[in-house]
Amino acid sequence: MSISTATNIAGVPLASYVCNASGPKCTSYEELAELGRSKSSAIVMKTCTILPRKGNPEPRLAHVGKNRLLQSMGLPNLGYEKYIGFSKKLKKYGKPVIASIAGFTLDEYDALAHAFQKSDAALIEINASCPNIKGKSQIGYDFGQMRDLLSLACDRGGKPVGLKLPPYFDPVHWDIMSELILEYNISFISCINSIGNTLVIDPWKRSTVIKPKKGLGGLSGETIKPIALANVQAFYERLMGQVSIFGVGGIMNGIDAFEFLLAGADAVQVGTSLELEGAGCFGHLDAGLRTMMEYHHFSSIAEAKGKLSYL
Ligand code: RRO
Repeated sequence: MSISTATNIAGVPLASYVCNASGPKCTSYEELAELGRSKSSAIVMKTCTILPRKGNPEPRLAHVGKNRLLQSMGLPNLGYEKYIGFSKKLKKYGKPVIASIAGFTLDEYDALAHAFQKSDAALIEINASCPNIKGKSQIGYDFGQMRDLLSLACDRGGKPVGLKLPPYFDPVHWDIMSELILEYNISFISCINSIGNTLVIDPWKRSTVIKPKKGLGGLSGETIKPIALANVQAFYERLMGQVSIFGVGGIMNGIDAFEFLLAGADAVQVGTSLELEGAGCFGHLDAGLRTMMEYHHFSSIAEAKGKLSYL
């Protein structure tokens, strides 16, 4: 049986179901070029800000258990102008480049969205969920601010604009967010970001494991998969196929990717797998997904998407 994992996000074709998530190994040009040479179906760039940032003090990333990370990177990036330039240089890899942006004010979000509309990026992901900036709440948890952000930053030109969302844990929040996404014609969502403000303790050292924010950081990896799947399922039901969905959170193997496909994701992004395994992860994940599709007699992503059965 010939199986295709080709898909699309907001009409932008992706040669396979798996690409990187903004976060690990996507900040410098060298790292982005490695993603270009890898089997990642897109090149998602590190979330950028108006000015370059060094990020939070170290240690700021810890391996906590076999397939989990806790980090509080604090948005280290080279500043948006560099990523505008990279989007052009990276075109030679023949796959979509996805910009990720975060402002400290709504005006900054607006300026960044504007700037990338004129870049060579194929899609613009607005990061509404960075959990690691001291004194700044995650905009995705403040629906009033979210409305202001959407009325400013979307629809600034022809490129599809998406939202990177934090995990929600209550159906009412999925309802409110879905209404906003539909009202403002958001083209895609990426859910979920890491689970913010979690604490891991080293009992032997009687210490936190990362330095910023008294040890609080974003948790990622296999523990967060059920939360990510629930968010994908919730938005898939509510957005009724009008908005593409990137599933993100705890995808460590092809079976995990297949579960996101059943829940309704159009494609998946991987962060922790990339950090732990390196750029070889994309080929392994795609092969594992194909095996699962073959087992279930699905030959395309479209055939399998959302085919979760209920008891
Ligand atoms: O850089 C970070 O600390 C970071 C960001 Br921007 C984000 O969106 N999610 C995350 O877990 N870390």
